[in-house]
Amino acid sequence: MTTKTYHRSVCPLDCPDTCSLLVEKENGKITKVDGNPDHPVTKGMICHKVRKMPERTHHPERLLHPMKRIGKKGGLSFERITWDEAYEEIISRFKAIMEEYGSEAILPYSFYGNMGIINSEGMDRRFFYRLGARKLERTICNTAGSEGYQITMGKAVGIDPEETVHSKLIVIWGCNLISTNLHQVIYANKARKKGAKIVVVDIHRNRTAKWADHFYQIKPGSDDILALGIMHIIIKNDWIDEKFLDQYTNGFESLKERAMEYPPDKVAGLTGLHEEQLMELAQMYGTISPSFIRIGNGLQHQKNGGRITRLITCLPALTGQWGKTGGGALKGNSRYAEWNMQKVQRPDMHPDSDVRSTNMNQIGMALQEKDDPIKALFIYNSNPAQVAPNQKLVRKGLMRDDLFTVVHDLFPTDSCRYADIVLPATSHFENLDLYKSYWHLYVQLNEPVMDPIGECKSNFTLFKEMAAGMGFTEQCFQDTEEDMIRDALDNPGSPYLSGLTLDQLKRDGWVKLKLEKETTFPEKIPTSSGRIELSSPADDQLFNMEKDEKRDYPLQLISGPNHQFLNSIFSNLDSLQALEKPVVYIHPSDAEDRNLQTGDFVEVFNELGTVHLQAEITEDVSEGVLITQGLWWDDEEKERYSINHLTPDGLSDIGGGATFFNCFVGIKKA
Ligand SMILES: Nc1nc2c(c(=O)[nH]1)N[C@H]1C(S)=C(S)[C@@H](COP(=O)(O)OP(=O)(O)OC[C@H]3O[C@@H](n4cnc5c(=O)[nH]c(N)nc54)[C@H](O)[C@@H]3O)O[C@H]1N2
Ligand SMILES: Nc1nc2c(c(=O)[nH]1)N[C@H]1C(S)=C(S)[C@@H](COP(=O)(O)OP(=O)(O)OC[C@H]3O[C@@H](n4cnc5c(=O)[nH]c(N)nc54)[C@H](O)[C@@H]3O)O[C@H]1N2
Ligand code: SF4
Ligand SMILES: [Mo]
Repeated sequence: MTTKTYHRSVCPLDCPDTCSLLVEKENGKITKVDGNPDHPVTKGMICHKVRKMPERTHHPERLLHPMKRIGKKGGLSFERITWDEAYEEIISRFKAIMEEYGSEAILPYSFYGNMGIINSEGMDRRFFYRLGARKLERTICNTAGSEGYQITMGKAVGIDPEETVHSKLIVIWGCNLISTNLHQVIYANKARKKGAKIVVVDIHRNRTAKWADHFYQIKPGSDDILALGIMHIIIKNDWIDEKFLDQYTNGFESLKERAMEYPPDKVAGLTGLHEEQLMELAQMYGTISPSFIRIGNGLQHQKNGGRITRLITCLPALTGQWGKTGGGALKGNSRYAEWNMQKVQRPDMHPDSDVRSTNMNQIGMALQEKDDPIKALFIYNSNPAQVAPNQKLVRKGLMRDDLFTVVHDLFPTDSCRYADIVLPATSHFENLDLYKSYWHLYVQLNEPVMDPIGECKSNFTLFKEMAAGMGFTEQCFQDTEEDMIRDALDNPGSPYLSGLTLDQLKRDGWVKLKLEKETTFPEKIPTSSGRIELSSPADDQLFNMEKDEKRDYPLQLISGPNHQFLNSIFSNLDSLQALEKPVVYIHPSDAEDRNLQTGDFVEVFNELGTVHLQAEITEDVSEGVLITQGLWWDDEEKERYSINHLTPDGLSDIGGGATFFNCFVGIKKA
């Protein structure tokens, strides 16, 4: 007879909700993944894709043992080797490269395939700092917005989302909540039942726009102008909160001057809205309180993403929202969990504080460098051969015979096609780890629910053993996962972590960060002046950007996430692929100009490359805009290759962020 057992777990994915999970296990295998009803925020509700975790965890294609390349780069021909052989090979290659080129010729490439601190930014960091490796600027996701937000508010954190059930106006700005932040939708629905209005500002009538009460469809990247236009109307109508401005802000007069340059007729023209729509939106924002703005990631992938976020972040101060229950904004909240990163990562071990760094968005370019070349790449928690822009250049770099590449993953991803050594990674069900959310305020402990599959090793174990192999004798390489979790929590300077211990997490599973009136907006504003900065010296650079660049291609392609995948994760599961379509949405008039019908196979192209998709004609997109969703693994048979063959590797106005959506293309029948 078999017995089923039930275990608490945490969703490890790069998703704001960080749900608590309930896992069913039978005969050593995970048979069901559900939401944990006891969690105060996620309350038993999880997305459909994570219900497919059993299929992912026990998938026949999971990597089970280390492998070494036997065929040419670009293909997946490998032979099995032992862990000892893998370590021997990696360490001897690393030592030879360090001897000839210096340790800066070795570059780690990682992101957040798993968000647990121990397995995403813990022992790996210690290892690469101690090695003296080149640094990676991890800028692919949200740095433009974070920096923009920070100029205004001092720190990129917002309000407690649990409060948003009390909001009376919820503005969802460049964020596809129904696909990317499920539980915010649940709170918004509760607020709506009590009379709140839900507004979406987006370039696409996406799932979230269809659910909202009001939808404002604007031209891509025109959000900064829209924000100024709203300010203009609010100021003209005297809907501002002067008392709040006096007490908590600096620079209102300069911001006002700027906003006065954007009267409604001009803003309507530049954003694509009708003047009446703009007035309606501004009136709601100016007169309904408490109001909440959920700022998404979509706008941060425009080249003016920093400026856009900077300006949107000024809005709540104008009407005095901060401090009202359910009033304010939220772009991300991860920085409330002020882990002691010095202890966790030990950057002090790096032998060279001036070490070179590489922006992960420009990995293609970096791999072409002839002076001080990158000679080794260690990829984990990331799939650059899918997710990074300008893929043709990325893959040209990865094809280099003189580049030694290691990939640690659960699956033979497209990045593995370029690996010399492939190493099998455990899933989070096999690890101990500590999770924070970048939306809600609960810190959670994830305890392993099963033994590692095959010969898989966690990132933690891998880098600990690599350190031993390199002969690193520092005590920190002896640490256990629990030691590192204690290090993370050991930050007496943080009011938010106060009293939080590992024992408490072991007992309860989660603990809410302590946000008190004195330590949050508007009582505590972490800018250097202690006030919200409505104008800043940083604006000179932000507002000096060139306006209308010459465009060689007529259509702007926005390639954001889809509903059933998580970045490139899950795109190899048949059950989820079946629910998604590799299509490109096109407006009827753009389709007509090119004689395209729904279902036609099309080539989408620009100077960087060509991608094949199927056309779907819809008025959900505006004229001049194309939308495609999801990062699909390459499929040679179907001639389908990463959408990032079309996206540019230019950087955003601030923060060195990615500009995936600043992408101009043509389209024709294939
Ligand atoms: N299902 C699912 N969930 C995910 C992910 C996933 O891949 N799939 N990825 C996770 C990750 S890593 C992230 S960063 C988040 C991202 O999730 P979101 O924050 O929701 O960001 P995106 O989906 O990139 O873009 C959101 C919306 O911005 C719109 N947009 C694009 N350009 C503009 C613009 O210039 N102005 C305005 N106003 N809107 C614009 C797009 O049409 C899109 O509807 O989701 C996380 N959650
Ligand atoms: N065109 C376009 N490109 C985009 C985006 C977009 O909207 N449009 N979004 C961008 C954004 S916002 C982001 S955040 C990035 C995401 O970029 P990545 O974080 O690189 O994306 P993922 O596809 O999630 O890849 C993570 C990989 O880590 C592996 N993994 C999971 N857990 C572990 C583990 O514990 N150990 C190891 N070693 N591996 C593990 C997974 O199997 C997966 O292959 O993509 C960016 N790329
Ligand atoms: S992907 Fe997001 S919504 Fe889905 S279970 Fe994980 S945290 Fe929850
Ligand atoms: Mo992201």
